[in-house]
Amino acid sequence: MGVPNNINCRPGWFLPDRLVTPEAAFLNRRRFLRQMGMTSAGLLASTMAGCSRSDSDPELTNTPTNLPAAGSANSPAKYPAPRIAEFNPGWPLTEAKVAAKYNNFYEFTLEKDEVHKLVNRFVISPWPIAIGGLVEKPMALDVQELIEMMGLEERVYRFRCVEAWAMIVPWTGFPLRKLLEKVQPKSEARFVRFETFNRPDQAPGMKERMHSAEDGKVVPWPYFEGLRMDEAMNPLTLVATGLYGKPLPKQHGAPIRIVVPWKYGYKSIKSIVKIDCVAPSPSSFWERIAPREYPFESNVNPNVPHPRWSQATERMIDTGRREKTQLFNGYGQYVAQLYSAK
Ligand SMILES: Nc1nc2c(c(=O)[nH]1)N[C@H]1C(S)=C(S)[C@@H](COP(=O)(O)O)O[C@H]1N2
Ligand SMILES: [Mo]
Repeated sequence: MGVPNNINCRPGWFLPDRLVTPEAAFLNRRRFLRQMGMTSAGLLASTMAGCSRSDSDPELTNTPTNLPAAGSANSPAKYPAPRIAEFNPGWPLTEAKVAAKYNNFYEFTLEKDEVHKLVNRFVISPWPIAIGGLVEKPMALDVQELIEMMGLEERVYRFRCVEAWAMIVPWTGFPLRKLLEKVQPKSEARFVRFETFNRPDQAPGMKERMHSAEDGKVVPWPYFEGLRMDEAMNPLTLVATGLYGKPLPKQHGAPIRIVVPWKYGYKSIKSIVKIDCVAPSPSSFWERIAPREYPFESNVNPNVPHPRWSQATERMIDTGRREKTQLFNGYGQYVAQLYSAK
């Protein structure tokens, strides 16, 4: 498959203040509603994905700077992996220590700046993972063996959360496509389904949030996600085992996660134990909770606002700079054709 040589992605969009999305105002409104004890059908969703208090913390750089607990399920000798020129475009990288303390990982907590403190009990080695479903050659092995088998490369990607924060980070991993080619999906397989670990004893958020506080609805743990087969086979879709030239820190989804850079962050599922090729759409954790707010496809699109906020701009988590959101997060040259025929 021919891949264009450059990503049309221009950093440095400055917007006049009057065009800046009032993120802080929005977040304050949420907090106000919570304090007033007001509820609504969408409140579970807003509590969990729409925003978290810490997203309004103005000075992330004032937090302590100790390094995160590093994952070591895969040998550090593999890092850093060779950089692929096409995906190392020289963009300014987000500061690693800011990214390591600004995480969405609801299995642990809803507070972005607390995840890194709650991952100590999370065991990431050994880490069995199974790739199966509608495939000719299913696999079940440890993540370490998988890494040996697949090899690793480094790619710098833009990353955009649905909450309108963004970062630019170097992932280490391999294209999902390479793995799918090994297991050989059958022709009936139309989607790929991913599943995260299910260990409430190691992940406090899973115990605390069995049900929505507002409407008692069951939270559909373990976290799961899905992609269409053609999206999964796109050369951009990455299986990541490392970040910033080292094995993935636990809070970023150690020891193995998916990265889908043209979709909102929740599609980039962390700490996976299972990959299945399936026929009907597998749905997803967030689609199950709030389909109108977090639909299955979820491509980054500045022109389609979230029902409760604009997606026109995004905020870089380290510099705080506001930039214009780009269609497909800037990866249109790679993926626009996936969506043009409909
Ligand atoms: N298993 C699991 N995967 C997950 C999440 C989660 O809560 N659980 N959060 C998602 C969301 S909303 C985002 S924005 C990214 C955040 O990744 P990061 O913390 O490495 O930046 O992880 C995604 N993957
Ligand atoms: Mo997100």
